[in-house]
Amino acid sequence: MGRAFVYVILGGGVAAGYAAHEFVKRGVSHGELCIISEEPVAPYERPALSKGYLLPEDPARLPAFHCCVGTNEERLTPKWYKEHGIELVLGTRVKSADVRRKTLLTATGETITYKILIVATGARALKLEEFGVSGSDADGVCYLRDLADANRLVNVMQSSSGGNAVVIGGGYIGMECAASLVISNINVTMVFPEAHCMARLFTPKIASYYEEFYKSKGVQFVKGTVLTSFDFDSDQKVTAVNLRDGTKLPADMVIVGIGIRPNTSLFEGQLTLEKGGIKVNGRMQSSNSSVYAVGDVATFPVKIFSETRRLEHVDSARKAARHAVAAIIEPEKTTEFDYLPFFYSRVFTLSWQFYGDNTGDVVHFGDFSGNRFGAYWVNKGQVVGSFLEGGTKEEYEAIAKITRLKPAIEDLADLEKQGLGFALTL
Ligand code: FAD
Ligand code: NAD
Ligand code: ISD
Repeated sequence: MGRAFVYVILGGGVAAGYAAHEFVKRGVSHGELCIISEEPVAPYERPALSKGYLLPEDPARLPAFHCCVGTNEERLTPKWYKEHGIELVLGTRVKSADVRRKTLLTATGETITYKILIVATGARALKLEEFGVSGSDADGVCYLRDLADANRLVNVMQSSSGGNAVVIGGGYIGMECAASLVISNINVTMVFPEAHCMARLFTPKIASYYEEFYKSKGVQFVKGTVLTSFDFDSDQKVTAVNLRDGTKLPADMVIVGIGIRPNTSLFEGQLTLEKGGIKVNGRMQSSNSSVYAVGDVATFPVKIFSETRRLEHVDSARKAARHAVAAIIEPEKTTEFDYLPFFYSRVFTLSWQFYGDNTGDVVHFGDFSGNRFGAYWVNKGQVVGSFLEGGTKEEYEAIAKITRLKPAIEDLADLEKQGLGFALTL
């Protein structure tokens, strides 16, 4: 049993949706493109799962957040794929790939061949078992990566209303889910090993602002320690979390957000890997010229910083996907991908954006007792990164522009004094 396509996108997440949109914009013919996804639904905006999807009232539900509503573009429903002659093979896991023969073998036993493959397999959530703790499959213990996880989490949240949740991990999932739990009337304790939340990005001063805000909403923090085991009742439902420092936290539910691993395993030994992802060039092309990789799974050259990076954020997945399709369809007109890293989050009434790189000296600015403040990162005498909480569209555009320009800074104290004005007047 088998089918043949010119283009196959392996994975049906954010990057797949934006790649499909770009293929159609560039005139792909009916029957040429196929998307294979383990998920049972057409590509959707994954960021919604830790935000609108978890709201107690009027929550976001599909089909409302299929790609590409995240960038205010058309919403690609299953009907859209059909109308454009794109084969959506859903609920189907690819279990092996042969890049020499240009074939994929699905778990249902079908062989699908391609001329060009775009790998968009994203990542999987790291499991506690990988840190020597068992209990991930127990009742009340939740992860959040895909729609199935989100549906399970919603059910657990509903049955935990008024009760206690422990959030393991102080990164993006931890912070966004903790906010959603509070909004749903669940008491939250966050546990993470670092000295402050969002340790990969925030400075201690920025982190302190968010932690104080969360505390004002009732969230408790247990920092500098990790989970060692769970307690369960006779039905194997979680009842408490035991920490390395000896603390026992009662828990009706637990959310675990301890990072991800890119889904590269199908290509190990076949494609060059770097920094945990599939290494691609500025056209998103891997070490095999017929295979492209985009999104969480790709390690690509970030031109502005002259080094390769693997980014785990939606803007990068969307833009890299569009770029790969441009490079495939119009190679002679497509230059190297020139991407400025962009991360953001929204929690409670707060909202921040970050552009660039968080290396070098930090210069904070603004009102940390209000809700409009930020920071610049200055490395080797140039601005390389900018963060802003509570900005307007114009202000965010200004910090993005300044980060892209990398202006020289002679006096950090002067930059601090100018604050946001520096970006707005440049
Ligand atoms: P994904 O969107 O994860 O898609 C991968 C797809 O490949 C999935 O459908 C998966 O089932 C499929 N797949 C994998 N292996 C196989 C296989 N063998 N066979 C078939 N199918 C397969 N980023 C931000 O910048 N801002 C945010 O606010 C934000 N919020 C987020 C909230 C949540 C809950 C999560 C989990 C992530 C969030 N992110 C956010 C990160 C962002 O969603 C990812 O960077 C983005 O989804 C990456 O896109 P992708 O297409 O590479 O991977
Ligand atoms: P993360 O990398 O943001 O955070 C991982 C956290 O795990 C760390 O901050 C640390 O506190 C914690 N940790 C690590 N080892 C631990 C241990 N042994 N015990 C307890 N805690 C431990 O990853 P995440 O929060 O799991 O998010 C998963 C993915 O989803 C990431 O790729 C992230 O970028 C993405 N995401 C992004 C957004 C956004 O950009 N707004 C929102 C949600 C999810
Ligand atoms: O970028 C995003 C984001 O943060 C979301 O919640 O895309 C989604 C959509 O806007 C959801 O509708």
